[in-house]
Amino acid sequence: MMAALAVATASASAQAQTKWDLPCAYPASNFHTENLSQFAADVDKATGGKLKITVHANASLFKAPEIKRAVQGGQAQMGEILLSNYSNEWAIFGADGIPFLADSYDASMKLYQAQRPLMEKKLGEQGMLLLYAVPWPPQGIYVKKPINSAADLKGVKWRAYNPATARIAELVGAQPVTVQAAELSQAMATGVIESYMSSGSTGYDTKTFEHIKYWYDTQAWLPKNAVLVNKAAFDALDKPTQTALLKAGADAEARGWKLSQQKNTEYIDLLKKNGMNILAPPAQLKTDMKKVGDTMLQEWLQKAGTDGKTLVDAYNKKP
Ligand code: PCA
Repeated sequence: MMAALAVATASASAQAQTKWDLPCAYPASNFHTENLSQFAADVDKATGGKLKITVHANASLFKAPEIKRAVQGGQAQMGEILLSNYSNEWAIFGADGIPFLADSYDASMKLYQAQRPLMEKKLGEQGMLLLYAVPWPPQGIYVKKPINSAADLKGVKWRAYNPATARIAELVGAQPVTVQAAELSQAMATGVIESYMSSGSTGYDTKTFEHIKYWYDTQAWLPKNAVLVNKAAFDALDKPTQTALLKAGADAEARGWKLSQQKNTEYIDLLKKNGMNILAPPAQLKTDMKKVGDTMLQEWLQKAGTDGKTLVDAYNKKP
């Protein structure tokens, strides 16, 4: 009787459900977040409901810059971060935020492949796994008035989302204010900012067209979101669940890269439909921004030291 009871209890706990929180910083309708929701559904299905992951969109659980710490400390079992938000902690996290280093989807994939082993090592030391990463669409300049060169950005109130976008503001003489995506609509509505660089995706998510009418398609860089898992939480899962999680993560990565590229065109069309002027950057602006990128690459190389050299060598070697 006791033995039977013990067996029943053991099998009940083996069947028990594990619940995880997954904070992210972007709205539920954003393609990264939709991809995360699909990922969570895939895990649920593959584990027969044993691992339930709740996606907390729009920085509702943790503010964007706090998500990495939360995953590291186990307050969240996993989370999605913008890698380049952490470039001050370690320059390698910011490699995909340097203007014009990798400015197409192909180049971005090559850069990711060069970055990934270094990041896996670093995050491993911090008690985390890098599950997958997906780029935002190429970054362009939203601005209230038409511009011809970087000089036209002098004194303009400029929203930054990471250290690199703040540095760009300094280099062009704009006034940087750091505002995360979740607060961007409000910052525009209250006049705190009048310009920023980002994707068509974020321009659409935040209804930027209600405040700003010009977007220069500079295709300057493709910053990546990365999905991190707390290693102790992962280790506590049984083998089949771990395998299901890794498989769903790999699927989400492949799906995410495709989605990003395909949605980019859709977002730009939607911006146009809502009155945004989508413009190719004038020649002088292009030259000026390229110069900003060159300066930032030099600064980054200085900061990134041997890790940076390893990364750049690997990046240049890729076919
Ligand atoms: N959207 C995010 C990061 C890069 C992007 O395209 C943002 O603007 O906050």
